[in-house]
Amino acid sequence: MEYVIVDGEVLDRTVAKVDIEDRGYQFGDGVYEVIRVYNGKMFTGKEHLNRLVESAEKIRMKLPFSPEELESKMEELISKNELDTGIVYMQFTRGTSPRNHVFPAGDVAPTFVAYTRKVARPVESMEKGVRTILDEDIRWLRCDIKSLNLLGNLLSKQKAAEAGCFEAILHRGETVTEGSHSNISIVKDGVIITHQADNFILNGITRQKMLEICSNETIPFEERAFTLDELSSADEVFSSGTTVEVMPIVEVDGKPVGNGKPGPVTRNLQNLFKAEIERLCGNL
Ligand code: DCS
Repeated sequence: MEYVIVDGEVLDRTVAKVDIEDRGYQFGDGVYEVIRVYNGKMFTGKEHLNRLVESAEKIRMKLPFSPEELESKMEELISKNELDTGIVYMQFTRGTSPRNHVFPAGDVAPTFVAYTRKVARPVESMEKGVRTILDEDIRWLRCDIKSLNLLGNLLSKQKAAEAGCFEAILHRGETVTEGSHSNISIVKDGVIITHQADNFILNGITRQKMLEICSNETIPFEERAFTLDELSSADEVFSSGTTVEVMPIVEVDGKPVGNGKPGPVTRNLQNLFKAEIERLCGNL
């Protein structure tokens, strides 16, 4: 049996139900998180749960559970589903009420849904690197919120998939922002450059962990916007995200990055990231 959580209750997935006037279903009016699980343990779970609370506050939603309560619910779900390597997904919507753009009046409880899924580490792609396309970033101006509204992301990711690519690198005019479902960094002369955490990108937990590692290891980095020209003349390019960790990018829009192979800075960061996972969750 696969267990899921709906509104705090652990249920068999086949009996779990959400109303057709749930505001997440109708408006995408909600927030979500994806947390990596290795050896049955959540990796950077607290950081993800804190971001969930922040995302909720930014859309003026109050969550009915504290991060600590959520953490123990997720632990329960992971253990009931005997999940070893995978993810936990959770989302809160602004609840169920007759369709109206205005927030529901009174005490409408948010709808909370969570489930787990087995997801292997993409070791082969991490070894060889992946291909990407470029696409104009047509999303809204609050990409810092991990909102359920992902249409802009989906349209770009679909284009990438149809081109046989892993990711679409998004840009607003000449400025590169992030990927459709990951953060993007470049390496030039040994320095890692990644867009600053502002309203144009989601401040990835993987991105934050990676920068923490760089600080500890005195690997130079700059948090600033970079241009399409800098992207095309970069020595290395990589993507970072919960399921893909640090993923080398070896091609952008049909052109090889550097010599077309994952570079040494990316490789080093991958190894340091893996060591951090093993420190917190045990051997991979
Ligand atoms: N940027 C976007 C637009 C994302 O969707 C994600 C993660 C990231 C950056 C990287 O953030 P994390 O490092 O915190 O994962 N996207 C999640 C998703 O929707 N599925 O899996 C990860």
